[in-house]
Amino acid sequence: MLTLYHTPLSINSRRVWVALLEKGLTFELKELNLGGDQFKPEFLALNPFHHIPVLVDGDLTVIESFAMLDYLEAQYPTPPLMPTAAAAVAKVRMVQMATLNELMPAVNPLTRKMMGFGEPDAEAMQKALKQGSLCLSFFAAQLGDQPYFGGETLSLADVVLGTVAPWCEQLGLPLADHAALKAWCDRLMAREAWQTTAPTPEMIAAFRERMRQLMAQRQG
Ligand SMILES: N[C@@H](CCC(=O)N[C@@H](CS)C(=O)NCC(=O)O)C(=O)O
Repeated sequence: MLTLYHTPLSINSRRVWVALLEKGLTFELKELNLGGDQFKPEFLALNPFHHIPVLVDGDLTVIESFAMLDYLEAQYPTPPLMPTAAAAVAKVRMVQMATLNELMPAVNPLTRKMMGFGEPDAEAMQKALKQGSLCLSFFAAQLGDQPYFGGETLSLADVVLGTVAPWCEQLGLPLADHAALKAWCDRLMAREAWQTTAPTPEMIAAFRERMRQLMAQRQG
């Protein structure tokens, strides 16, 4: 039996959750409250670094969401989420890693600002917006006029970038500047896996309130 330890608002968790759904696998979700559940001994036994997501499959415990995506692809290859043509493999990996290493460092401070956490530093915000726009131009060029990054069918590139991209508009990074990228994002959001895993406005409001209380406690 597959079990995913997660929280619904985590982008790191959501990419694995979407992959499980897209593969049509049967799995159990165990939701953690990151206000402390991650430090409980039973969870630390799964991940000593106290991070979600964690994927358990029988005797195997996997930490790190990208390792989970690779594991699912190798263990449950149908339907495939990795193309086989060499150039398409390179593109899928490029998009996955550029999301992690180039887009996320811009998204993180913009998210803190959107959520109203702390005083945003104007210079850092400008830098993040510039980096985010550069990323969107890069991704638009990689997508070209294909329906998905790997070609005609969904791949792990779509899963990884596609669980960050729906936030871009709200962060001040307009996907609409790139019509094909916007159409790609809309296509993903219409899929059942994206709809099932989409955070609701109530979840976002509850998260914002929890963080506000946490910050007040730290300052008090
Ligand atoms: N590189 C890890 C990152 C995991 C991560 O940062 N998880 C965060 C939530 S998004 C977490 O568990 N934070 C709780 C903590 O650090 O105690 C992955 O991709 O799985």
